[in-house]
Amino acid sequence: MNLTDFQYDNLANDVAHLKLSIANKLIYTVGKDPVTAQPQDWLQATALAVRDRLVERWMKTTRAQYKQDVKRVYYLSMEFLIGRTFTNALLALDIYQNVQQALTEMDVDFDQLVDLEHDAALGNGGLGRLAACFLDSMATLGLSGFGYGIRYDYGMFKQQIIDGHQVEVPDYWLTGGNPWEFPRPEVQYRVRFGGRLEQDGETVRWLDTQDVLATAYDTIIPGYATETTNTLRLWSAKASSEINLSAFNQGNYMAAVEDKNHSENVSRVLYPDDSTLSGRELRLRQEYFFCAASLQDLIHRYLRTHSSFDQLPDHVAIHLNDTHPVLAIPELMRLLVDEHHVKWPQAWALTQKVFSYTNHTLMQEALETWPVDLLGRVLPRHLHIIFDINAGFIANITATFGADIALMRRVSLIDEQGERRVRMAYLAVVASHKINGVSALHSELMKQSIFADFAKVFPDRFNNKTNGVTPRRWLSQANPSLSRLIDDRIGRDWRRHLEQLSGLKDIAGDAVFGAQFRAAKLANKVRLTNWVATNLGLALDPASLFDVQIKRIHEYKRQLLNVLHVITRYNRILANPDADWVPRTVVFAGKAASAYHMAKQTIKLINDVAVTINNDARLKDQLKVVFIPNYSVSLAEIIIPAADLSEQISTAGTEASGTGNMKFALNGALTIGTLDGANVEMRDSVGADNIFIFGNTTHEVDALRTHGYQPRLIYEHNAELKLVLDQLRDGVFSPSDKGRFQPICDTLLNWGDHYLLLADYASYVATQDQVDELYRQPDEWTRKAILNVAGMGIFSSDRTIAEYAGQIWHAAPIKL
Ligand code: NBG
Repeated sequence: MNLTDFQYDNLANDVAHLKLSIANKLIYTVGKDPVTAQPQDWLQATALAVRDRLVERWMKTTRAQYKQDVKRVYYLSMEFLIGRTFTNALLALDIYQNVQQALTEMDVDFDQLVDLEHDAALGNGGLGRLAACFLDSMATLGLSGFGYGIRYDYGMFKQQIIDGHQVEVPDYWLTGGNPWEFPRPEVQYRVRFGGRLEQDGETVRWLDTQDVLATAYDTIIPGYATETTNTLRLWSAKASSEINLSAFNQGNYMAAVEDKNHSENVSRVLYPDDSTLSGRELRLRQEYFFCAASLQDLIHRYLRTHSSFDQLPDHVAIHLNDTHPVLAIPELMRLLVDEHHVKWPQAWALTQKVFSYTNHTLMQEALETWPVDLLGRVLPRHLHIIFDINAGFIANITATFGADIALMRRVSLIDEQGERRVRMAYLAVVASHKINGVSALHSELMKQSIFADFAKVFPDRFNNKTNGVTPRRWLSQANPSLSRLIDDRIGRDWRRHLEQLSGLKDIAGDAVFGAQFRAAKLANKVRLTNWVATNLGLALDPASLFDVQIKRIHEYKRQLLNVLHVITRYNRILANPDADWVPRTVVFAGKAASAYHMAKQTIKLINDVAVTINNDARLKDQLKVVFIPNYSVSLAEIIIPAADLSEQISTAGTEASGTGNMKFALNGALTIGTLDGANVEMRDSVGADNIFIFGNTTHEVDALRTHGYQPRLIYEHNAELKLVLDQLRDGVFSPSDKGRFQPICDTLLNWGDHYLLLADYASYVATQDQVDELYRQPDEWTRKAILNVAGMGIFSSDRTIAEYAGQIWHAAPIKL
């Protein structure tokens, strides 16, 4: 039977049909009378009506995938920071205007609905948002890309700022339902934990396990300007037995549901931490849970059309988004060897062809290792397999490099120093045919530092794939004012071919275009100003320079350096209040990991400084500081288009890539940044004259550290810096608790200033002066801002994904 046999005329996209669909959904699915329906009901109904229109494409894509027996790319990630879906779906289907009109004709406020949608915050920061951009690009490029992850009941915590402090509250994002997902109760896999092993010759049996069931929830991922529509499959944990019946019958109701709760905890929360390992068993269980379910699922799909595993690498690519899904490696080995009776050498050869791995950080504390004891208890079979992989690997090393004990110790999958631990990143390297970093600099440093030995052992595996962002969300959707303007000049195709933005270079100096560009920026600044007035009750001046740093709060990202500059500026204005200052609004947003004390203190500091500055009438509004609570994808969509200046100021060598940096420049902000991560390539692309680069380079950072860095000397020789730190120490910004920021001063002056804030301070402040100078010349500023937009073509995630597809996955688009 042909799919078109089922197609309904009422899925047409004209306003009349849309109205009919929405009304039908409201009445028959949501069960509400249009007379009494609340905005939430209308949103639900409209989303369902829109979803119907995606389903058709989705089925068509799935059928084509089977028919063409394409290679599928499985992107395994603990995080997918999708944000909102509604507007994205409307743009993908090209029905934005019609839906807007349909709702208006039914007396429903479209903008209000858009704002009601809950963010799907199933991620912490850059890593999770990158995964979301990649899903968008895979669909847009027509690749058969599947996302696999966890359907957390509680996503990223909601951040409240109470008396300047971060307070975490749970974000139960599923209240009110999620119209974009399809529960698949019939798609269910058993995930086993614990138990014991029984060996019988070559055969190993894993027995007496405690099992949890993984059930699938599918979310449709539409491509842009294509019918290709992919799937994000998220797993939710279900107890393997509903309740303990005997406990129940004995009247012990709590005990009866205890096991159930324990099992289902596996998909309860997203760990609110993207940099340090919680060290908790539950995290390990989560990682295995989604790997085990995903691998069973993809093998099941493969076996529907193949009778042996010989062709597995021609049809399956599994990508590991950082080390969190690395247990997929021993799990594939286990499935092949134990369950499908493939011989070990063949299974290992297949595994190495199927897997690829992206490293997202060089920070030691974020490189996962698991204690051998813990792994042996929770996943005994996997530990056994890892030992076997290691034995084979070490034997190969010996064969090639001789009995170099020191080398063996360094590259072993088991860290034998102290408590024995499994090095997950090394396992990923040994089992993957390609390993990439996320910016040119990061990929180089990765080979020189954490994987130095492996780069010699496997020189051909290492490569770079510089990150990118989807222009659909980060320009088209987030910035309609600028998008319209660009459309008028170079047409609409940049949404799919971002390199076309280079067409703006020629008109960067055009007075008319410049004025329009400035007007679009101003409109976005007014939009943010209104948001801040409504939600925070603070008045901002849209004519001031909007200086923005929004990202996870972390010492290496150096929000604190930004604060040092803010206080310096405050002191300067106070010293000379009548001088001709460039008015500035400094915007911060970001969450701190709940156990990261220093990051939380930084939030408190920003808020305390904001209170002091914003209430100091002597400044005559020439400086304002605002911390916007609860940073999220949808907030970023409002804040980024409003920025004049983008702060990308991490210590050189610490930020793997950054993707916020790209989003800002794409929206016409100038960057002030260090030569770190993708900033380096951005400078090359927009031209060194159009970006504010400051600070020590990675080489200089190394040199400083090796030659004994002495922050106190810098403090003693820089009067402005000394004043700022003395003010912090003396409680100028914390009059009610004068010692509050003493520890911050201590980290800088007495505990080594690990991230070299003081070393970069003078250069940073001097560069901020250059920023002011340029802002006084609006035409020149605008010209450079336009050149930034024009230079962002290569930072589309479409380019990134095309590179992954061509050079790592060897996957081609399906034909529809
Ligand atoms: C982050 C890096 C960012 C990078 C994103 C996406 C982790 C572990 N790493 O610099 O800090 O842009 O990954 O690659 O979250």
